[in-house]
Amino acid sequence: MITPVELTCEYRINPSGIDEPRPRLSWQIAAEERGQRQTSYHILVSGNKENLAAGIGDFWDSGRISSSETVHIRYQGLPLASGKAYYWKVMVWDKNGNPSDWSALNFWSMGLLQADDWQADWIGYDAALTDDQYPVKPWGNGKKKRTVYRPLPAPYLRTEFLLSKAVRRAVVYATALGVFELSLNGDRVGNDYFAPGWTDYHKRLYYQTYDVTSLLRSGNNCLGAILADGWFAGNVANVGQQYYGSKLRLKLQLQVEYADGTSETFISDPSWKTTYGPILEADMQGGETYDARLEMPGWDHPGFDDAEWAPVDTAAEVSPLLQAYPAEPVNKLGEMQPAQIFEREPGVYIVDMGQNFAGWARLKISGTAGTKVTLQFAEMLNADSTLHLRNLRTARATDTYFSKGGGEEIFEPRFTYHGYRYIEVRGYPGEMTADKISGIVVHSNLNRSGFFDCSNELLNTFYRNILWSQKGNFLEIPTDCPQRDERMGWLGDVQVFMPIGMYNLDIDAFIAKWMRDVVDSQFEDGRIPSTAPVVYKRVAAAWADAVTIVPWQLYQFYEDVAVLEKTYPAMKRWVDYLQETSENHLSTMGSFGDWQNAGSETQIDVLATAYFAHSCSLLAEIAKILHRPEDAQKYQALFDDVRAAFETAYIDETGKIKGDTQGAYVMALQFNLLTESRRKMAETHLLRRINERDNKLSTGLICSGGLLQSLTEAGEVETAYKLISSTEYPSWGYQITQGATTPWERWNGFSAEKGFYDDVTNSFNHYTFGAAGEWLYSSLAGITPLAPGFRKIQIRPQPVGDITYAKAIYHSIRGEIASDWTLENDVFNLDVKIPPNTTARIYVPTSDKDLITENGTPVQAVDGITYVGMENGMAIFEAASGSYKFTSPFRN
Ligand code: RAM
Repeated sequence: MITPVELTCEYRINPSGIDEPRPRLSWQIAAEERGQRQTSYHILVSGNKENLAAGIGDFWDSGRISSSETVHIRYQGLPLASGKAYYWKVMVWDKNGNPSDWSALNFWSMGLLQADDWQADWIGYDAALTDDQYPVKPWGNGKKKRTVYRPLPAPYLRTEFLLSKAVRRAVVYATALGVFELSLNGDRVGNDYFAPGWTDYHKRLYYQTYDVTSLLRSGNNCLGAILADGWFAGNVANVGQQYYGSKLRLKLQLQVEYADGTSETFISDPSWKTTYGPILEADMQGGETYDARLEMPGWDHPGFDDAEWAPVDTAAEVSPLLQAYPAEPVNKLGEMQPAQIFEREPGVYIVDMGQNFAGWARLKISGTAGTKVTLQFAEMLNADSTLHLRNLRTARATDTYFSKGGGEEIFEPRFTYHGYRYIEVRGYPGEMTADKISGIVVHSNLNRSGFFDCSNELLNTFYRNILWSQKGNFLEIPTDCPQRDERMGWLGDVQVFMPIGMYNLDIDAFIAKWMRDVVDSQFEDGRIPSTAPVVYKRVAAAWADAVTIVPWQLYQFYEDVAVLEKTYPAMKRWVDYLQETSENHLSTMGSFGDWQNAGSETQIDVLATAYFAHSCSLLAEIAKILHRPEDAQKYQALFDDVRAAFETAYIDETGKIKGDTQGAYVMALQFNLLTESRRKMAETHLLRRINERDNKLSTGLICSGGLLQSLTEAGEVETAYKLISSTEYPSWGYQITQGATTPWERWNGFSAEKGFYDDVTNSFNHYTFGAAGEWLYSSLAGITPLAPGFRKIQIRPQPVGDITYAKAIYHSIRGEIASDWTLENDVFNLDVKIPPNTTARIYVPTSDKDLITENGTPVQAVDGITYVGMENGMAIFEAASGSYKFTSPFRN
């Protein structure tokens, strides 16, 4: 018996606002029995629930399709209409031709598909204030020679409208230049923060879609909106304010379907009213200032007297393409209790959340009217317990609250976030205690896909630190760090982090969305800048190459062909540019190199040519998948040429690569730039270089993850383990012994002995060095895809060093995979879980393959398991889906 579960449309469960004309549908198969698989499926899609319940697919009835496919099945029915809801279900047949029940009913709704579906106007408030009207002083860093604008208060906007008929369904589509929060009759619409997100607002802007049926009532209704600077007008990256524009705008459309079949649309238009309210300023990096005395009770309820409010300003500074938001929104996803609070000097409290993360604080306060409390956020403390602010550079990271008095008040900002562990609280009335303040964890709402645990606590801490850093930085786009005036989508960091990033969280939609930013950022001539959305424009090898690498990685884990297709033209233009500007097939591209390395600079030309070759080979592979045989041939030939040129120019007869750095060998090994004999030599040189460094690494952000992988593939898993479990400088473990709760930007960002590294660029929440965490899943627990989307799975656990157990779970798009091993008294136990509809190649470490049992039975006698052969002390089996318990005699 099998059951279709986990139905998704365009990667999400029951999503609202899809603008793919033919969305992709996916499901997973649940089954207990071993070797179970799907042999056919039947999909029904209907425009209403009743028809679907009656088994009528009035939009699409696929009929019974003979196929084992369960992911990314393109809708193939009647054209889908703007704004409409669709209901769907699926039935599947198992390996014996037995049908499942119909799945539960699932849903998606379409967004506004055509440009002229939008009737709404841009509205906002442009009133300037004089200095004496406005208390908040300009702030910022004069040193950077950029204009510092006085922040303006957040505009509040409102309108009322009448509903006189019964409502069947109501959906609001909304976007902003700036960031927005909506309310209907005083209730917040949705749970999203920082909507509509960060894009290149000259080119592209997303709108959010919310079903608001339950918030409406008959009679008068009130729509309210608050706008703030966000990335559009506030401080963004390291370029200051108003990078995209200065006029905040809202565009909103509420579409109401009545029970009688008629419909009505309410829009943002010049009839709305506006004013400034209690939010005196709100800046992503600066923080928020809120004066509760200026609250306007009832402003977003019908009947409020807005006679004093001004008419809205209209028109917008930019006219980007409007598209449905294609990924998971930013939400509040956790609450941290203080680990410690102390009074540093009278009236100045330090609150330690015990963990570096991104978000803000929730403060309870009972003060007299006008009591001013400031909260300043930082990642670290100086030796004298003051906040370490230097590494925030120009990010002010301060929230300020003025109380209105008259009882307990609760303050949480809406339009800012901070990367922090510590808060300095000043001006708090009464004693600051743990029940008065908590940390709100904020990031993109990505499902947890992986879990890891092993007998080495240092590795477990490293793993947890990586997860925290990924959360803190996967916030709307993959930022490098959440605290200072940077927070940019650096391409190089993303591409090296992708594997561990995918093991940890479901990031297909999130990264596919960001790939649009990468494509948008490409220059006319094919070059790709280092950050997306583009702010920092320098082009660099290993950063720009994310355009070929990241979609390829998404394809490996999620079998996402659509992202390959969409990015393909950009990849091609990049590789063609590299070819045109190369000299004798050696890249002339510049780069930051193996950034933040431990004093061992891999030569730029070596790194750039290695990445040039890598991009060529990936492009050739991708061309094959996209059925472009000529391109595939062309780029394969180009790869061969570049590889040959790399060998001639950079490798001597002893196999030494120019510069003789660990990083150079890692790239050559990882990117297949070496013939078999040269490969052996490179492995030997890599080991020698580690040796010469007292058995330590010397790599930076780009090559450190690959270092462990290369060593493991070379059979040097013990060396890899020594590096990852070391606590001596430089190492991941060293950062942990110096107090890291998230990976740092620098190997030596801080030490108890020497204090802070002497540079303002010194992030303590930089996920990139966490790339090495891939090794925990892929080598130590041993779960990797053997075919795209884990259609075929490899389980190859690695007993190593003093590890007595390791386990990992990975929820793939085809279901849950697990590898869970223990080594005790010379017995290796391995529990494996392989999802239905997939197969696996399982490696069992053994000192006598004939004594291996599965659940007590000699493995040779077990159905569904086939012995394939031995390799490096491991017995290899092919297995069908199901749960297995192997026991094997094994001496390490
Ligand atoms: C730093 C960023 C990032 C890196 C670039 C080159 O400022 O933090 O991690 O990719 O520089």
